[in-house]
This record gives sequence, structure tokens and C-alpha cells, in this order.
Amino acid sequence: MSQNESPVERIKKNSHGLRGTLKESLKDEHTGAIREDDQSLIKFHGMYMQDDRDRREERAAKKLERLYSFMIRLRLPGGLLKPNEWVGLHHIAGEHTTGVIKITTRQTVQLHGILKSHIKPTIKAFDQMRLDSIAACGDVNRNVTCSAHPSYSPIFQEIFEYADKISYELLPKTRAYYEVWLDEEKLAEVNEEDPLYQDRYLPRKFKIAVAVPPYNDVDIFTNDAGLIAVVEKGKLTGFNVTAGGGLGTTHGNPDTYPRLADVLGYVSKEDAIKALYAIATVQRDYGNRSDRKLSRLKYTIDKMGLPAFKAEVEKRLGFDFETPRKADLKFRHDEYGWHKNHQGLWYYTAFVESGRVLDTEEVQLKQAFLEIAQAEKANFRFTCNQNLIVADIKEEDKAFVENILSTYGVIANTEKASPVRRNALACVAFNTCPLALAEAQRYLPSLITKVEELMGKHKIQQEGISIRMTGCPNGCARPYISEIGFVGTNYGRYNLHLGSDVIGTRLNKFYKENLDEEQILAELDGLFGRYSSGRKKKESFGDFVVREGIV
Ligand code: SRM
Ligand code: SF4
Repeated sequence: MSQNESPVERIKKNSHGLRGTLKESLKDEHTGAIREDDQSLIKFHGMYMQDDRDRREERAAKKLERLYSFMIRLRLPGGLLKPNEWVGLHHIAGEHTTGVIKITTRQTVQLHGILKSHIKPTIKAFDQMRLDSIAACGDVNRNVTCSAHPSYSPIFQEIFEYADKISYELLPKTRAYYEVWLDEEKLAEVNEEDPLYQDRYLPRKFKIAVAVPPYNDVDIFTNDAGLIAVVEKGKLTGFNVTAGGGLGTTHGNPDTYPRLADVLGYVSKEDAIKALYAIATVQRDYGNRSDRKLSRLKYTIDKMGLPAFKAEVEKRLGFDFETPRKADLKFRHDEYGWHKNHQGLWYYTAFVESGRVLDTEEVQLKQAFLEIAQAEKANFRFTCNQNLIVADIKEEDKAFVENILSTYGVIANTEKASPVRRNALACVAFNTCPLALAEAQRYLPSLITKVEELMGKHKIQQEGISIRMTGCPNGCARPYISEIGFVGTNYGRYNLHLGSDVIGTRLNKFYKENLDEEQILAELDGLFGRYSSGRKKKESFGDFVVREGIV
């Protein structure tokens, strides 16, 4: 191993196919934690060790170790759950976790607060429904996302199957997950040779999305690699392939930056997965393995230069990319409410603020979805905007589903939310994220209420300006590609970024540093006033601040 390689490289190589000492860590009853090296390995199995940050001081005062627990993220390519799987997820959430089902910005769900002794029962319960969390985190290909709303295109189902195939082709070959969590016997004859990941895996996380134009709900250009469907005469012919997106940055480290992907070119649908695989191997071989802050594909491409990177991918593929074909992306927000697809099936997109599915006095999302699932009247599709589509409903079942959605306040909750609230995204941040510097999902809803007042004052309340907030610069709610982005710097303070377009093809720009709530509202008051009086017809807020030279 090179002297410069980061410690995680050693952990991966010495892990015996991601097994490490996870079994021993689990058995240790003296602590709620697992061993340090295993904390890196557990990510490859879709889990993170965390602690309740709200209770750190109290625990320290009592000389108790931190209140450790685990977060599990499911691998759900394309974000689909069948009714029985939703029922199972509901009960697993109730028995082993905080109870909140958290829809993520990558179209899957996370459960938090799982104690060490509950991990295996949780994974076993998922396994009984053939659901897993393999590679949902770690230096491998993550959950493959795909445009969510089937009513937009008859080719949706075909594309959804691509997401599944991509996820499968890029899964690690090790059986460690089954041995550690499901007590599978280690079989000597099972070939674990992994031509893609070898024993070193990728230098860093790797993310793939598939977009179905005109819909860019997956924020395709923020992914390491992506496919944009090309539809000609109503048929899927192939894809424009993208590479080099990524958003994470580090405060004070100017070598880090958000970057949108480039379009490498067009490939036929038969060659699309090969192209993604080739991109992943170039990243495996050329990516930075010494500094994890600079190891995403975006930096590999910028270091090699785009033409050299593309040539290397083409060399491995054995053919060249064709000129990109027409595949126009027009919007990326979720279409709420009822829609029907070409087969006459109905879809209801429900607003789930910050992706938190739970029951409150006002709206009982969990109860509503449970009853619909128990009656087997719908599938459940997650969106990359942290919402839920009650999906694939037959005409004769629509009234039944509508009655439940209405009884538990889901329809009212969706309809009363203002356009700006419906388009907003916030990452998890406190109390579980160890990297959070400021609040996000626990704070944004109340800030939006104040922003709504300002928008009302300036008569722009019908504008669905995209506001995204994260508790640190890692960018989990993709704040660098919103019209108004808040990036946490310190408790109660945020950098303000302005000026993305509405379709997700332009990064915003840093505007003001380290603002508290009062300063944020004062800035927005001024900006909204200028927008209200100075905008052109149909001009978005993001386009306005760029045209006016505000950023
Ligand atoms: Fe993320 C790390 C939550 C989407 C960039 N992200 C984390 C961790 C696991 C913190 C950690 O490393 O210990 C957060 C767990 C919080 C918690 O308590 O649950 C976390 N990321 C999330 C989720 C749950 C946010 C949400 O509220 O929905 C999203 C889960 C997606 C999924 O289902 O797989 C989530 N993370 C993203 C995205 C958005 C996307 O992929 O579309 C990004 C920006 C795009 C990108 O990858 O560049 C993102 N997360 C990061 C980074 C920065 C990576 C980098 O290149 O620098 C980190 C930190 C790291 O990897 O070191 C991170
Ligand atoms: Fe945690 Fe930062 Fe991601 Fe928010 S953006 S979930 S604070 S890592």
C-alpha cells in the first residue's frame, strides 16, 4: 500500500470482503458502539453508527458513554415499495427505531435510532421481504435513482428496470452482508472475486441517476454518473451519458467545490450499463486514494481533463460516444395531487415535509399509508424531492385511497402547503448527523413560515422558489443547486447562496456569509422586493438574481 493512502484504504483492503471484526463488535455487550475500523465497514452494509447529539452533554455529565445507535438506509433502486413491504417497513420502524420513516433525497428511506442489539433483527425482518441495505453507503455505487412519476412517460417502466439492473450490476460480490447480519454459513466454494471493486473498492462514494425527460427530479447533473433517456418516435433508443457531478465541499478548503456533470455523449440502450461500468472503473483506477476530500469522480475528471477522461472511458468500452441527442429537461419539482398514466392507473403525490413520514395532530401520514398498504390498493414510490407517490392505483380503487388520504389529512396537508414550502428540501442534520454544524430539517419548516410572510408582503407568494437547507457544506439536500441555498456554518448560522435555474443545470453562487435568522430575513426582504418590482414576465427568482448581477 502506498504510504500516502488514507486509513480507510487500509481498512477496506484488510477487511476480508467487508467482514472486518463486525461479528465481534456486535457481540461486545460493554458498549453500544462498534470498533473503530468496523465503523467504516458498516457503511458498505448500508448503516452508520451515530449518537444522539441532543444528549451528549447530559451523558457526559453523568460519565456515561454517548447514546450510540445506528441508522439503516435501504437500497431501493428507483424508490419503489410494494404494499406488503410498506406494511413491513412500518412495523420495523415501530419495533426497532425512532418510528419515523425518513424519505431521503436519493429516493429511499432511512430508519434512525437502532440500538446495536436491534440491528440483526431489523436486517432479518427486511430480508424476509427480500429488501436489503447492501451498498446503500460506502465507497461503492449507492442507491440508483430514477425519475419518479410514471405519468410523465410511457417508457417509465422500462427506465425503472434500468435503475434496478444498474444497481445489481454494480453491487459488491462479497457475501459478507449475509454472513454478518443473516448468519449465513461461509461457503469456501463461493467465488467472491470482484472484477469491479477488487479488494480496494472505489476511492469514494459513487452515485448514479437516470432521468426521463422532460423531468429532472433526480437532479441528474449532481451525480457522479447518469443516464438521460433519449426517446425517439415514442421509443427509448438510448441515453446521453453524464459524468462528474458532485456537491460536497468543506468550509475553508478552497480545493473543494460543487460541480455539475458533463455530458460525455450518446450510447445505445444496450451499451448504457457498460458505459456506467467503464466510468466506475476509470474512477477506481485514477481516483485520489490519499485525500478523501478530493477523491470524488469530479476531481478525477478535473485532474485528468475531460477529453483524457472521456478517451479513457471510450478505450475501456471499445467504442466512442456519439454526439449527444435531443433530450430536453424542463422541470424538477414534484407534481402534487392526482395524475393518471397512459394505462389508466392513478397516482397521488403527497407532500412529506423534509421527507419525515410520521403521525402528528394535523396529519397522520403513517396511518394513512399503512391502511392503504394493508388493503393492497397501491404501491409506494419515493421521489428525490423527499416526497411519496401513492402509486399504480386502479380506477376502481381510487375512491377508497382518496377517502383514506382525506380522512388522515394527507390531501389537506398537500393542498395547503405553499409553493415555496412544497419545493423546499432540508437534510437530516441534528440530532443524528455527526457532521452537522447547524439545524436543517428541524428548523427549515419554521423559517419557511417567516419566508412565506415576506413573500406575501411582496406579492410573490405564488412563486415556487426552490429553497434548500443543509446543516453543513456536504450538500445532502443539494443546496448548491437551488434558487436560495442555506449552508450551515455554525449553530443558528448559514451561508446564503443564490441563483440556480429551475431545471437544475446551473449551480448557484455564494452570496453572504454566516447569517443568523434576522439577517437572513432582512436579506430576503430586500431581494424579494427587488424581484417583485423588477422581474421580467415569468422570470424565476434564480434567473433574476443572475440577470441583475446580484450574484
Ligand atoms: Fe449525504 C454524509 C444524509 C444525500 C453528500 N449524508 C452524510 C451522512 C451519512 C453523515 C455521515 O457521513 O456520517 C448523513 C447522515 C445523516 C443522518 O443522520 O441520517 C447524510 N445524505 C444524507 C441524506 C439522508 C439527506 C436527506 O435528508 O435526505 C441523503 C441520503 C441519500 C441516500 O438515500 O443515499 C443524502 N448526501 C446526499 C446528497 C444528495 C444526492 O446524492 O443527491 C449529497 C450531495 C451530492 C454528492 O454526493 O456530492 C450528499 N453526504 C454527502 C457528503 C459529501 C460528499 C463529498 O463528496 O464531499 C457527506 C460526507 C462524506 O461523504 O464524507 C455525506
Ligand atoms: Fe449531515 Fe451535512 Fe449531510 Fe446535512 S448536509 S445530513 S448536516 S452531512
